[in-house]
Amino acid sequence: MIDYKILKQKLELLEKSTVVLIAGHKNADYDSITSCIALANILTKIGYTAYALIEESDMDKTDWLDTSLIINDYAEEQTFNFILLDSPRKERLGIFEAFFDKAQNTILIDHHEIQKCEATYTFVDEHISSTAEIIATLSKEYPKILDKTIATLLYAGIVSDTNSFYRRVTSNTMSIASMLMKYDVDSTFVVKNVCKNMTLREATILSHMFNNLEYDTFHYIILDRKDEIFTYVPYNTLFKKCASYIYDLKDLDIFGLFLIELDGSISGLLRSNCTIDVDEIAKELGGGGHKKAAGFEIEIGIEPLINKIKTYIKDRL
Ligand SMILES: [Mn+2]
Repeated sequence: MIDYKILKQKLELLEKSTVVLIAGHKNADYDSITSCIALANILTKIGYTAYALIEESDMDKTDWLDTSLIINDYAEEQTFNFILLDSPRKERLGIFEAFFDKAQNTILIDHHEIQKCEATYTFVDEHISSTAEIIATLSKEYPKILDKTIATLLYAGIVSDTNSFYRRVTSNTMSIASMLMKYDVDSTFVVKNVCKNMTLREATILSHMFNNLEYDTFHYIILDRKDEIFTYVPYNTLFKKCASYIYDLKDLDIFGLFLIELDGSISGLLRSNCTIDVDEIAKELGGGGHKKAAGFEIEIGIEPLINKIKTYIKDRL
């Protein structure tokens, strides 16, 4: 449970004269991106100088969003405070991790399970649909703070992590969505941009995935960056956009998607449609996430990796 009054108090402890940098995880999804921009807007409205740090490579997702508070880098001339969103560990920040280490105060706000608190203040609730839902709930502590821009951003984050109100939805998610819609959010436009804008090229990738779905103890697909149809495709397109059509298949209990990167390391995603907790498996592989969906990056061969996961599943069946 997050105590929003205390979260507000901790935010108020940050000096208004000190810049606030806000960042989410690498391979950013819409929850990560829109929560950062929305919180930057909220803090700006109450008198802070706040920016959302977004990687250059994720900027393609922002073309229909408010980008006025986005920066891609920060020259650390003065001290600054740092807020980490949608990311349980600072190392998930990727290129922005150094800012976390150099910040005066750090606040972590997230809906993933965390193992250790690395921030000065930590606010986590893994039962909430999205970080955007947390920021939207926080916004209720600031009267008249919401506007169409902030509401649209937060609505997009919730749409992203719930796959258009399909999973992880609670009654609070719905009442927050309803509150946001009062600010003239164009729901169809947002859902279309977040979830329903597949290109022909992406459909080709999806078809390749279906054709290469294998089964041995669990269902999995191995992709290789060396295969030119995947070489320049962003992580999220493969692991979120395209893979979402696979892990919804009724016959899959456990699904794994493994991408062999050009340096030989493997990016992996595990999904569970049964009682097996894939967060536990991902943690053993150096990653983490949620019980039903978790990711990792590992530097072992693909065969030992698959064997490790098979053994883990067999032990729990
Ligand atoms: Mn999220």
